Amino acid sequence: MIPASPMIPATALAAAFAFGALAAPAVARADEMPTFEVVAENGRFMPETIEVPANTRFRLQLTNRNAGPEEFETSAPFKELVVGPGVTRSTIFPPLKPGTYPFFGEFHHDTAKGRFVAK
Ligand SMILES: [Cu+2]
Repeated sequence: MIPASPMIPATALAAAFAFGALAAPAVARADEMPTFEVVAENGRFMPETIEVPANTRFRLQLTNRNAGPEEFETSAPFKELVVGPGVTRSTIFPPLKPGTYPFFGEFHHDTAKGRFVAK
């Protein structure tokens, strides 16, 4: 046999396995990731308390119905999400230990307040 010949399919096979091994669980995780929807309206967030599963990555989807932009922010873990009026955006949070994690709206500091409660 030509020395290089068996190497090509072996490499291709290894690459296919590596790709499959990485790609399949990533897709499964994305599908399973819990998503929580929050609406910014009249300078507030609705709902203000969001119960999330502890130790689990989750997606926050924010829709801004304010007249102007809003910036959703948490300090621990640090996250910022700027959303223009009429726009929906999402961000993914890392797994949180059980506890309460406040969030606020940068542009409506006095009224836009809420919290994640990880249980
Ligand atoms: Cu900010």
